[in-house]
Amino acid sequence: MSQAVEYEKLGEIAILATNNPPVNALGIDVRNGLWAGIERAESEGARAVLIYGEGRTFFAGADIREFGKPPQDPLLPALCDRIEASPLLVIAALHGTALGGGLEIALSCHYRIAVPSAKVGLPEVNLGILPGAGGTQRLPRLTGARAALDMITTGRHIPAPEALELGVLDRVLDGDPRQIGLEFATELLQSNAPRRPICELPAPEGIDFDAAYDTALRKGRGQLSPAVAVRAVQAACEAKSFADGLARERQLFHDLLASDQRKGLIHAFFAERAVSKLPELKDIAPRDLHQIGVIGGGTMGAGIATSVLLAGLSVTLIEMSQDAVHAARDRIAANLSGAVKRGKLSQKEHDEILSNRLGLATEYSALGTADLVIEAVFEDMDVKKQVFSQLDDVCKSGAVLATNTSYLDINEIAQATRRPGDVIGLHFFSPAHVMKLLEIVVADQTTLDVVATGFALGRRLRKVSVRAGVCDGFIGNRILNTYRTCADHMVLDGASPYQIDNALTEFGFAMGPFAVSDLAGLDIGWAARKRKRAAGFDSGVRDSSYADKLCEAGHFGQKTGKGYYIYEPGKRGGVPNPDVMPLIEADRVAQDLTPRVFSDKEIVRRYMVAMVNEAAKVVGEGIAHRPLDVDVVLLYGYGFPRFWGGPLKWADIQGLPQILSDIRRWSQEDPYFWKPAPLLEELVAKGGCFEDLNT
Ligand code: 3H9
Repeated sequence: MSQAVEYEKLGEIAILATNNPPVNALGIDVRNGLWAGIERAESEGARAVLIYGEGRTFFAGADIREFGKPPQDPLLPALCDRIEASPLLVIAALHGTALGGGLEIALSCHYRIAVPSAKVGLPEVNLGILPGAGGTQRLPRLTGARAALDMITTGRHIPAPEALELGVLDRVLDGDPRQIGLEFATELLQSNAPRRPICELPAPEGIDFDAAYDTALRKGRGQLSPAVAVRAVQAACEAKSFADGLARERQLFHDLLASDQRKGLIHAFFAERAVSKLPELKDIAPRDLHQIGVIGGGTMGAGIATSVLLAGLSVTLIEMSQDAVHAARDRIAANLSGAVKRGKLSQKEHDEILSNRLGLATEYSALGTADLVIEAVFEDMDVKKQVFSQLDDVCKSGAVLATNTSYLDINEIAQATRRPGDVIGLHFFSPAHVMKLLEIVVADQTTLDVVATGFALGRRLRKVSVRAGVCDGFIGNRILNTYRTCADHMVLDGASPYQIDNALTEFGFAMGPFAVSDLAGLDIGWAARKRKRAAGFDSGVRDSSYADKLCEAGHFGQKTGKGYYIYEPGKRGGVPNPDVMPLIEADRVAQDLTPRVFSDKEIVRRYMVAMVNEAAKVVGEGIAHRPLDVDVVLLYGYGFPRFWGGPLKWADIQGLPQILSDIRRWSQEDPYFWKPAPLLEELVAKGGCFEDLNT
């Protein structure tokens, strides 16, 4: 018998209890155990079999770590068919999350009971595959094609009460899964309930599958799995037999399993879990976190405060004047009202937060009891240093002093205090109460327990926290600066911002770089250019004037209704601003540049290769410890298409030798293109890839 599945017989009921922590994934041991358990139950004269999971959950799905490795029998689809075909009455008792192959096992059972807190779902599309153990054939026979398509193409985790309404569950009952399962099984046996194999139910009625396919493709922005899953559900409705439908599902599953998107999405799944597990923090306890100080109540400070309040902590926010205090409170209240509207917060909780957990003050002395203070004031080194020296005076010993700077030198900021070991960067992304990414920037003297406290706060705020080192822009903004510059260079050389934006959204980015600039505000780039001009541009950067001209005319992007695009109130997205191309053309003339034609393919390749090269430098210099840290930053903070897994996973999939050869060629042809990153050269020389550095 397998170690992972324990067999027990209680009267006429055989019990198969799976214990495969942490999530009872259906790896080979579990599959063997379930198969053997069914056979034994049949041979020992049981009348019913109860399947449930020990620990925190029913099966959370196939063991994702097995994908891409040689398959081992019994495969999950065969196991599901074996369970369904058993002459015994098979009952599943669900708790936790019955996902993917886990729900497929449950659908192969003849009856399903769950505790009210259980969730069920078929989230395979999020891993670049589709339910491959009969889920696309059995679920629609229970719920109808439309509801099944909704579950399968979104991967949504459905709460037990909703699953009961949809017909996925037969009963929802509070209690211990084993206990409620046994009671249900006993009741079914006593009433001589029949076996109910779903494969014997009639095929569901079809819908307009071509329309559903197109919708899934459009919503997926290039992600294939939801659209391909539509075709599998179509087979449930249209195939001649259940077996034919299963065969079609199998074929589509294998197509997706072999795809690059599956590799990218599974990399993203494991990378986002690995990113905050730092070996150096293994035995380090974080400091206590109850009372958080925030300095600055602008969009960023108010967003940070909102995020902290939503996590159940208390905030003291400091602003410079009473007027600014009121404005900050209004911003936070508006953010919290948004959370109420989105159903994330009740009105009662909203009121409680504002009256009991948010303190506002104009004096730094109000921060005397704070466990951690996050500064979110103007991006200017002198201002930041002043803030930190004041914090040094008022904060209690052991308080963590954090800056939300997006590019300034945190070592220098730390020197403004007598406790540089307590200083850290916590780089939130705007809007801070919405965006999931948090860069935790570790300065030279930051102590390990302060780093651990940063990660503890990130966990508390439900952020994806990534460790970064100190440099201009840390991981994300430093890489952004390079690929954004690459886009600017292509504009000067002949591409239009609109062609670039279109090519990159076709590649899968949520938005192109020029639409992103409009969203962030063109004034931000304008200020940065002025600063750089004052400091003297470095040799790798070409100056241009067209974006300045837009700003000089008062066009800052979405917030003024005009930038690279023109925005109409109430309409999503914008239309190209006809003033932009003449400004660009004038710039090219002034710089004596002859525009050339770029193909969309070259645009994407240059942009991506520039990004990968800078990312390789970031890893090579130790700013990011692992390639996966870069991937997660770009996925969560910069709209990078998840199905590519991040820029360095993309690079591995494309092949590093070709990328290096493109960089060498372009840097020879174009004096402004970047020289190859030493790490990239090193990896190519030894035939390695970025994945090798992720362990
Ligand atoms: C499938 O079923 C295909 C079939 O249709 C067909 C096959 C033929 N496998 O997320 P957490 C690990 S595809 C292996 O931090 P939470 C995870 O890496 C599958 N490992 O916990 C982590 O490890 P570590 C369809 C898995 O409470 C640990 O468990 N199913 C798997 O925040 C804890 O995970 C899914 O897509 C797995 N399937 O969330 C569900 N799942 O500690 C994927 C988790 O070393 N899983 N691990 O970092 C989830 O969505 C969440 O893990 C879950 C728990 C909601 C279950």
